[in-house]
Amino acid sequence: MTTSRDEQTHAAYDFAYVQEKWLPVWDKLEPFKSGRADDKRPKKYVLDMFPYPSGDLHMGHAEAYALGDVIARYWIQKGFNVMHPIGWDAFGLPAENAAIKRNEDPRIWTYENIATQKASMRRYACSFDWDRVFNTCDPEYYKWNQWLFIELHKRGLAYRKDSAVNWCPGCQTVLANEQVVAGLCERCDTAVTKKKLNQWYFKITDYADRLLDDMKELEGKWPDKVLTMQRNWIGRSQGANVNFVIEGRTEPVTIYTTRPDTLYGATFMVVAVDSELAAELASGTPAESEFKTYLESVKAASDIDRLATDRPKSGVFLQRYAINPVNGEKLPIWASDYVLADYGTGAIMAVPAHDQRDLDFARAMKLPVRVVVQSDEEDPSVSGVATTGDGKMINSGSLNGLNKTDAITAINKQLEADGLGKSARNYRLRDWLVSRQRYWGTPIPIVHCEKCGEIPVPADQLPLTLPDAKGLDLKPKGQSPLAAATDWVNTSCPKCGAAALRDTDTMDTFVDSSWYFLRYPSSTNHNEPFSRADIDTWLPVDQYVGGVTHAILHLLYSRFFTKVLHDIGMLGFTEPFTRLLNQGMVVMDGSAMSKSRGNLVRLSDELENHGVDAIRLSMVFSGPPEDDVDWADVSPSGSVKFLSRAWRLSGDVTSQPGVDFASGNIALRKATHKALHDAAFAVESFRFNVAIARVMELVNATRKAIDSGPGAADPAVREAVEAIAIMLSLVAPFTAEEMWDRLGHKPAIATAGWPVVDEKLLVADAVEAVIQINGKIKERIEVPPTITDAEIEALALAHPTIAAELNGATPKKVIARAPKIVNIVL
Ligand code: ANZ
Ligand code: ZN
Repeated sequence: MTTSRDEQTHAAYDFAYVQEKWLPVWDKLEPFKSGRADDKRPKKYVLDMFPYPSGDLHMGHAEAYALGDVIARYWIQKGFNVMHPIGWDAFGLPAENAAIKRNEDPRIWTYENIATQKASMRRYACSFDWDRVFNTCDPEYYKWNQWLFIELHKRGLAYRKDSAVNWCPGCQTVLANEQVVAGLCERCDTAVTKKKLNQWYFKITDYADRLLDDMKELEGKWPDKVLTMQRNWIGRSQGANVNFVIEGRTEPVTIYTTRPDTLYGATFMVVAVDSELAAELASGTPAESEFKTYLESVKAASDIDRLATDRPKSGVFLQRYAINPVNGEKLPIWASDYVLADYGTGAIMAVPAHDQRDLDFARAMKLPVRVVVQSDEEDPSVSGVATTGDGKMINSGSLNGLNKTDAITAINKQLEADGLGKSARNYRLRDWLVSRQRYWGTPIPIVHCEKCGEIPVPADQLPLTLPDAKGLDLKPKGQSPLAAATDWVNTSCPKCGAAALRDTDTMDTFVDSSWYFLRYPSSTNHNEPFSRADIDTWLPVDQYVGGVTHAILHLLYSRFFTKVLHDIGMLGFTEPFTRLLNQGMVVMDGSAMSKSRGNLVRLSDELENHGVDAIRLSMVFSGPPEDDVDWADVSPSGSVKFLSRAWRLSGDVTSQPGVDFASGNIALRKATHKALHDAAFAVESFRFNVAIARVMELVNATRKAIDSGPGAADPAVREAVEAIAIMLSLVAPFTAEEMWDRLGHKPAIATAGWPVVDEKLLVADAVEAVIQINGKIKERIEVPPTITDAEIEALALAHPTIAAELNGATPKKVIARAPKIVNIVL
């Protein structure tokens, strides 16, 4: 067995040594500092979702930050002024829970973890601009949450109301609808119940239409999946409100329907069991006690359960009747849990023939079913399946014979003319519940005065800092721990000076993360949340990178805040993130990594065993970034091998830096320029794995050129190896820097610049052309791609095969289409 020359010449690639060597050099050079005032380069704002300081970095972080780095480092190499900042999303329950367990201040746990993660990010060679760091639990940051709250309050966009809210008995706090997953608390998996409480809300529903309509701007730039999730979450539906007279009641009841065309098919009415209307209708009827028992029994069910089509239907007949406004029919009124109290009007007309839940209910309660849309589907009373297709209206008076769209228009017109209803819109989106009964968050900057009401804390008293955790019992108990800090709670009214009480709730941590991206450019400015000049320089974010788990809440709230701040006049744009990339998860053997499953891979072990570059490379090379990375299928040792092959090349080059590449071997030069071109295209279209594949091919071609081609001294070899180092700098910064050094260049390679691709070298050497006689292929020839029609025609006629075929005859016509085809007509 022979060993190749480079293996004999050079010592083995030592990643640990290389890592230790370059970190302190980079610390000094700070290649990722962004945005000095005189910077003339065009800007790019590349943002990774900031981490929660839950402990040290894990495999998921390693993937996310490797991907964000490829993008940031690429744009730097392409000559952009890149801002790639990082900070910490540092408030929240885990810190509080850890603090309770260890009986210490949540601050300590939080800042310790931040320090750990920060050190790990440095070792992982993240291309962050460390001058812009902040943590959301710093009073200098949350001061601006409070400022923002007050701005919203001024405009009526922050308000308090009593309502039945989601309550987690485990965390002893309220949850936003978004934080209830399949009826369970997102944090602790306890079944969520309803509780009537007075809570703070942000009026995101005022922005529902804009949040929906502005998504047009994001199409093709955000993943379709995310746009769909946002659309569904906002859930705009177009329909009509229709008034039904109730026997024995003066006021009619308004129902909301998306299918006013089916009005003649209504056979009963259903009101939400937990609505005030239901209680009122039941009161004094023989059904009252049955109703009350039923109401108790459904209290624990979540909205999602209630709406589920596969849930057995239940309800109580209230012994009351509504009159169908179009045909005067008497419809029995039922109370059921499948109608929600806070959607639409909390009351529906049931059309069992054309609505599945109504049909299930009708079948369970033996209520009539009447088809009013004749489609080619099976009769619903036989099949048990409601028909939803279009067709001709039947059993529908004046609507008979119309199709669905025309029937909707006609009935809406008629209802409106008769004053019986009008077209209406509804949204699934609810206002954002922002108050939490926990300690570790931003205190709500409101003072409650008996005389003056809710008075904001004056701006010059911000930040309103958290009281010391010492002496406070942080254990969940249904009331905010801040309530026990009496010295802090008791204050005077900023308006009248009388004794008053501070609000004791803290803000949902989603408030912190819904505007943090505006803060980075101005992170050291303590006079305002951000300066307009900084905003105009840097925002919107050009590229946002993060997990799909934030596809609804975080992105929707960020879009909402952006629009509000735009309306206040502080921003010149209405969408915060121009492009979005969602990375997949890192899994093991097909399932999420977790301690309890015993398939947790420790990032520190992987880094120890294979080095930073190989782990980064493995993450990026494993497949398209949107896909999950299955660590069981990844080969970090394969990555190490590849990196050593690349590194060896740099030791083989014998020409000097600055040598004129133009005189180099043309085949290798072409391979180099093609790789640079293709890798750039791949990176810009988020196909980082493809970019790496191109680098691997070039490494092979260069190895061949050194060992058996033009040799190590050829300038094309230096050109190739320099290009390899620069392309590798996006994923394997240590190896790349070491190669750059061995090639005789100064650090940092991160700012060396992407080599200019020579378009001439991208042209293929030869292409195949066909020669036809009377449309039949007679010959194939190789021609330069730049050949002209006249040249290719001459070549064709002179070809021996063709000359023999023609045998002296003069063609009637010759059609040449360079460089592809010549057709000779005889
Ligand atoms: C009659 C009808 C006939 C309906 C038909 C549908 C099909 P989206 O699109 O989600 O807005 N609905 C109205 N309010 C409700 C509530 N509070 N709880 C549960 N369901 C409610 O759906 C609106 C439709 O859902 C409405 O249109 C109503 O049923 C029902 F062939 O009215 B429909
Ligand atoms: Zn007062």
